[in-house]
Amino acid sequence: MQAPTLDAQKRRVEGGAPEDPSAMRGRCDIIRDMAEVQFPITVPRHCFQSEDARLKRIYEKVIAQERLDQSDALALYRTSDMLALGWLANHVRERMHGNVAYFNVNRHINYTNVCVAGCRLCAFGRKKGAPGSYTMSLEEAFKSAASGYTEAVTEFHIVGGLNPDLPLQYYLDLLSGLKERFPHVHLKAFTMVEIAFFAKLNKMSVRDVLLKLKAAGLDSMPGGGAEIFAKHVRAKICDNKIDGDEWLGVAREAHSLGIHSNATMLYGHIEGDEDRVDHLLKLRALQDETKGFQTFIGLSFHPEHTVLRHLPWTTGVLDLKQIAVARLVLDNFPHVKAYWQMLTPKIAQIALRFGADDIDGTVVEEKIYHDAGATTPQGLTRQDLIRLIEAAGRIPVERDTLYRPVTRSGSSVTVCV
Ligand code: V47
Repeated sequence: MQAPTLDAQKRRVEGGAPEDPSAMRGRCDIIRDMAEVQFPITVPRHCFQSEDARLKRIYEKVIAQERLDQSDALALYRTSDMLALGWLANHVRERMHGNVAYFNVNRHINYTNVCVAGCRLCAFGRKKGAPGSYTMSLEEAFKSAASGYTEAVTEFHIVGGLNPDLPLQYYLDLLSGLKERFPHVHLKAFTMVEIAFFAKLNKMSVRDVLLKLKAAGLDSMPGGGAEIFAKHVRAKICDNKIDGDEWLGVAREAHSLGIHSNATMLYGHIEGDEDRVDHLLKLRALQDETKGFQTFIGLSFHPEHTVLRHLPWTTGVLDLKQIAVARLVLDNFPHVKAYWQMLTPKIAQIALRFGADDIDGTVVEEKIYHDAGATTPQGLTRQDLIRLIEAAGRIPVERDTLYRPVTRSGSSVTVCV
């Protein structure tokens, strides 16, 4: 396998930006094939067993690689046979990714917490001028990008509140300034919610905003802000945000411009099983159309310091169930991530046998979950992530944002294609 330098690879990516959704899919297929050949499963396989008749029916479909429908998805959420559910999800996960588990070396940058949305689910957003509110100057953002971690990061994950005082030029300068200072680092920036807000504030179309951001250095987009698409739930947890159709519309537009994105779902608050299934099926339908989603990330609700603080925390069972159901229902998503910051490193390890093939990255500094009561570390080192994955019996593969394997020697970083 040839391993060009990151520079060479970067040129290739810019030259061949994935305008054509079928080209995006192609790359994932190649990675999957590589994983199966290079990293075959070595642990013994166990037979599927369940007393739950609904799971037996789903087992037949999973083995035949048939698409699961809404009633299957509900049955998966409602089963108490966690081991059988895990078996099914693990089967699909290993069929797609062999024994590999991905991680990356990234840094989060939350450029402002000033936000006009005032979502009940959120402990991060502040009103302008409120105690604890902040907006980074560009220089502060560049300094933050460079701080706190000694190994070369391959991704900046950039999100913030909906701050009406920031002009579009701020975001363009942020991206181009980061690209100038860190030319090898992939910029995964701005949720669908932020993009819709920039468009409205600047009286521009979503498409024009995306085109300008792309020209300034935007490489892909994170999956946040999707919450739960169901209107009756959204009205209670984030009524000032764009609705589900608008979120999907921005994602569709981004994908049509060759900008990949992730997708999330916030669970464990006031939603029901039907709402979760509805959300997953809507994501799956859009993915059929665009093939632009890379990774699904279920986000467990953290209630502390939010308006919904009276709600209990999610349980480990729901966390693992969510990973497994996502892997089984989202048959067209290449990756399912167990975000260790949110799940805890311990649950993330188990999730690698419940359908997840990725545990996210080093992160370095996390604000959204920590403001809402997370007790996980702010960041982990590359070595910590490798140890977690190996201890789970998987083979760690450092990836870049587009899931190309990364190798390191000394201080240089190489992307394999
Ligand atoms: O957009 C906000 C959610 C998201 C809370 O794309 C909350 O690779 C739980 O999107 N409890 C930010 N969730 C995180 C996110 C993300 C994380 C890691 C990787 C990726 C990716 C995306 O967290 C927000 C919102 O949807 N959120 N408040 C809360 N109290």
